[in-house]
Amino acid sequence: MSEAIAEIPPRVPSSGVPVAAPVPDSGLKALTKKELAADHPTWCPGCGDFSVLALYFKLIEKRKLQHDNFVSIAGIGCSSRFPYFVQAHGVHYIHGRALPFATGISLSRPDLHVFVFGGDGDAFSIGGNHFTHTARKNVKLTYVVMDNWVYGLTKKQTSPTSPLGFKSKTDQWGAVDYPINPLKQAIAAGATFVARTTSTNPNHVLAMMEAAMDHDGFSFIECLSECVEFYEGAFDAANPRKGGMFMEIPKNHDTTDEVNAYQLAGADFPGYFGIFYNVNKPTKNAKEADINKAAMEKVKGLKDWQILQKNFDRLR
Ligand SMILES: Cc1ncc(C[n+]2csc(CCOP(=O)(O)OP(=O)(O)O)c2C)c(N)n1
Ligand code: SF4
Ligand SMILES: [Mg+2]
Repeated sequence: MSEAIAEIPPRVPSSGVPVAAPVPDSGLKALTKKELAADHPTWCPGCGDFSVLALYFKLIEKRKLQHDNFVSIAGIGCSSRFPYFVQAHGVHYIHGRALPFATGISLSRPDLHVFVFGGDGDAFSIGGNHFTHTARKNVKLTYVVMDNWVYGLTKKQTSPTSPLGFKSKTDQWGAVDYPINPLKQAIAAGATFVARTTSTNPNHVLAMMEAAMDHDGFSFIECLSECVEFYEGAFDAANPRKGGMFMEIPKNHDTTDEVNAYQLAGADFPGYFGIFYNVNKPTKNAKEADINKAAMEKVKGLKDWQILQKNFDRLR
């Protein structure tokens, strides 16, 4: 006879809404980079995305996440191949549609840390609509956009973040369309955590990821990540090792000041790095949990078939 598997109760804080949290004393040993590393990443040697992957492993290890605590979701693109290279639960989903898919996971499994990875095309072209709506709904998840200012996977087309004059297969005489500013876009859309980092500064990437995962709401990180194949040197001006400048957000910046965050986000490239905006606002997760709780209260004590019967009776 098979032994019954003990049910693991969800982590429910006093607010009554289960939230994702590190599991410090699970009794299980922390997952290691060796256990998490899957397959051989198929990125070009030198691609900035390697650094983001390595730091994600570090984050999982440092925060002692177990397989049943987190999930990695992505759309389509070089950067979106991310979940393939993580030996854990994850989905390589449809181009531009990672966020709605991840929203479903976040709402139905609020005990998980939901991480979403993707590129500038995935996030701001085909997925631009979803970016706006996931931000305004304040869904609890962390979205890391590996911004290389180009479509890498499809071999050099202009992306929404490509600067004016960028020569690509779709703009042979140089890009004429004004690029979007991901930080301004996120703040204006209603994201409650907005940060910027660069894959050439590993400690900073890790710090931003940690802060983002601790945020109770939609946390967005723009991570500059060089495409060495189709936009070499794009971020040299932000890399002190290449003669550039890595400027952190002024220490006295009030991260709850939306107007100031917006102004800092508008600085000319290489701009600032760090947390621009960080406010607490009820999440969609918490609001829906409240609605569910109230609905369940009304049918307390009834069996499932009785609840169904009640609904059918109402439809008569
Ligand atoms: C519906 C749909 N349209 C277009 C494509 C082709 N396509 C695949 S990836 C991509 C752009 C990827 O660019 P980005 O998101 O910046 O990722 P990167 O490769 O630069 O990391 C495009 C246009 C697709 N796969 N699906
Ligand atoms: S094409 Fe560019 S973004 Fe894609 S793996 Fe190569 S270097 Fe990275
Ligand atoms: Mg790109």
